[in-house]
Amino acid sequence: MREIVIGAAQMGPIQRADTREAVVARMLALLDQAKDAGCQLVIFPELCLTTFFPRWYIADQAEVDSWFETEMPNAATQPLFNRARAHSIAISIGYGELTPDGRHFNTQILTDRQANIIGKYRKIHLPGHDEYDPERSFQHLEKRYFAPGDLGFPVFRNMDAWMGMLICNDRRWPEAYREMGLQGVELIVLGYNTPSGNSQNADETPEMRDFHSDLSVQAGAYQNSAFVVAVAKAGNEDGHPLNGGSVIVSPDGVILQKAKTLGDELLVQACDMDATAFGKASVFDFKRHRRIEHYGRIATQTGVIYPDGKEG
Ligand code: CDV
Repeated sequence: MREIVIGAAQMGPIQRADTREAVVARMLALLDQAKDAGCQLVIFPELCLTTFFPRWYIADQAEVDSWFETEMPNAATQPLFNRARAHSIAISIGYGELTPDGRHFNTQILTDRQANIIGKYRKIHLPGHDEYDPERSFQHLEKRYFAPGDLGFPVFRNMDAWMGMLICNDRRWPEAYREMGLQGVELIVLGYNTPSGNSQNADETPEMRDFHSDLSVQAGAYQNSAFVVAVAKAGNEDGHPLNGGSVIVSPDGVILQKAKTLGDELLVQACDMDATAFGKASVFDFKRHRRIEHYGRIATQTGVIYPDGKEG
């Protein structure tokens, strides 16, 4: 038995005017709650230190850069690392990363229980667009503010388990899970900011958005026989509603815990990493069952090409 008590620390809205210090104070309260609940690992959402700034078109690069962190930990987040170490809780947090050579990434990190950063992931599937789009009911400018991740889908040894990370839109792409599944991943953690509506389709309901989120996460868990913990930033950020619905999903694809609110809310679940073994040795024993001779298109072709040669 390799049990890890996991906390999914959903966060309620962060307004544009909120300081990082105020946000970290909320995260500390969640960490204290997690300590009381016996958690050994706590996952926070994508871009959890600020509002979801890619909804704003910002022309001034200095202002853009102000939404990013140039080091981690830094003055604002050091108390979080200190508290995590004091509680012996490993953490995973998402933030905008500005590198010393001026590159911008949407990043998630993972620590061990001593608050050492032992893993980093940079979001690969960036949704949205890179210029102001007047046709949309709101903007989603991730392609403007971030470069696609350059670290692949790494898997890390932490707390006697194999762990990987995804960020938000990545959870909709089976290739992302399988890249980690092929490295034996046992636990995938991810944070997200999912608007409650579709900026290009007014008919899409929050319930449908929640359904798609669960569907993707449950499929990724089941098809790779891994736990998946998906953690939302939720609620109304300056008039822009975000879906909640954070979940902890078993290697069978079953939802074990699901958030009930759109606020700061901690989900707690004891997860035995040994429960990933059966699926990995049976229906998803990749070595016995995968047929890579037929998967060439997946790694060589991006868009649709119909059998008659026309492109989709
Ligand atoms: N932050 C995100 O990546 N959000 C996307 C939205 C744009 C669909 C998501 O997949 O939830």
